[in-house]
Amino acid sequence: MKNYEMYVNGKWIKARSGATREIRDPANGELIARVPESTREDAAAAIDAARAAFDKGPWRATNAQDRGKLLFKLADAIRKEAKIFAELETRNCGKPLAESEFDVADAANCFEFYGGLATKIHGETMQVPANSLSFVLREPVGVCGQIIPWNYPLLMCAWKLAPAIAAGCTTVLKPSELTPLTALELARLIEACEFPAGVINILTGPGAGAGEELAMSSKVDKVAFTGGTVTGRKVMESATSNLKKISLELGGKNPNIVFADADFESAVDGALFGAFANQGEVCSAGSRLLVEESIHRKLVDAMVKKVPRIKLGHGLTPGVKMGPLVSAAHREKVESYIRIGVQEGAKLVCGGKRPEGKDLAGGNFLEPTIFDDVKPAMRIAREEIFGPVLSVIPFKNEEDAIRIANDSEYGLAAGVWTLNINRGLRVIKQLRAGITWINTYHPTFNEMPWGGYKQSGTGRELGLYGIEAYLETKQVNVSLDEAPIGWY
Ligand code: TXE
Repeated sequence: MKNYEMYVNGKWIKARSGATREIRDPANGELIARVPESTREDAAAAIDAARAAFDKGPWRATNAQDRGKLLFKLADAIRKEAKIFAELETRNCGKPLAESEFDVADAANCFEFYGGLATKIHGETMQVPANSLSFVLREPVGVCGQIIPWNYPLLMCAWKLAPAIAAGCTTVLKPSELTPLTALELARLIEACEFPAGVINILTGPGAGAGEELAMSSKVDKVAFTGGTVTGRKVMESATSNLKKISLELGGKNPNIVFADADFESAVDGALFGAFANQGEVCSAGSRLLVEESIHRKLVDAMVKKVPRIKLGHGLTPGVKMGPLVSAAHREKVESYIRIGVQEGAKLVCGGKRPEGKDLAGGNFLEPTIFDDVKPAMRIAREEIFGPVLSVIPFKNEEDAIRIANDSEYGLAAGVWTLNINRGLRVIKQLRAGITWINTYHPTFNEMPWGGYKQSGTGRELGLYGIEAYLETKQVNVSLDEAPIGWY
């Protein structure tokens, strides 16, 4: 058990109230840490620190090369401690160790990607009348409030911090109150890498109060949020206080579409991985499996046969493929959807309950669950469950598949399985989603833009697109004439 402090203005501090929150391993309930439970006042002080570092500190004068070097240093520091980070991530949020290892490596790569990009930020000159010179300057947007969820705690820190720092912003990042530990360990590395005080502040605490202050404060220039759509809407409302810039990465109810001409075994694997990786606690999870009628039964049977290979257990136990859900409350929410699915008349073909076994009794485990014969109008086909629950929906033909796939308020991700590349691309072009795959599901890259259509969010993270959210654009017009304009 470790007692943590939070990192604000280059110092390790407690919450002003002295309050702390217990952090427990979701696989067995073991107390692993205590962290400060900050309030609105703590958040306001952290914002002041970020504001001072941006407005008065040396940060604005730091050149892009030095910002890039700091990010490279941080990437290296993470890699040196990859094992520590991966194990802590698994203990805090439950995911299997192999997935945490992947996330840690990806986080380091993300810091490195934006370290490289820091020196490539550039404006343009435009063709304007000959007696003028006009060019564009790109400048940091200012102080950022960054609010992240519990499903990819370290990786989300990287997605938020790396582009903000590359752009020259300062930031207050609030991890989820459920999973703050790797963010705090990251703060230790940020301090060791000698980022100037106040440039990155890691504030632990709940959404109510601390999170609201980041979204609301008129001293914050930009808020970046990843989380649920309901909370995202609140953040957007709060951000109107000073019309701050906003990016939102929200939920999804993503269609994974399997045509009869797909490679069958790959599609079975892809459907299961799309739905159950990270316990299904993934915004881009392929939680709606659309299957062409002619192979529908065969595919469902093949999935059900393979599900027992998804070994449940503590994420640190070798061979475990699915950990516990992040919290007891979240498991109850997911279970309530399983009850809804049964009541709606969908056919429960596997899972649907807590697993048996003494070693699993103390954790928030839930069996991988598949509902078949789901109708597009059912709630389990429309609402984000954010757990290991897959809804299988049969379809008749290509047109039918596209119609069902797009019949959602969300538009984050989508997958298509077919060996006919014309069909694959034809379908992808008609899907209203920001992240898409053909004959694979889930792999994405730091180089590529991440974000959704419709109510899955606004703006894009990652890649060259991701830095845009942290940059202002200034036009500079210079007169090349020496005489007055003589207008009056
Ligand atoms: O997330 P919240 P919750 C979805 C998923 C899940 C649902 C609820 O469907 O079941 O959201 O999960 C902070 N002002 N996703 O409640 O509330 C909070 O402290 C400012 C999708 O755990 O969205 C945390 O840091 N901040 C998702 C962050 O918001 C507030 C990932 C996310 O919490 C706040 C997680 C407020 N009023 C859940 N209220 C994805 N897109 O990946 C809370 N927060």
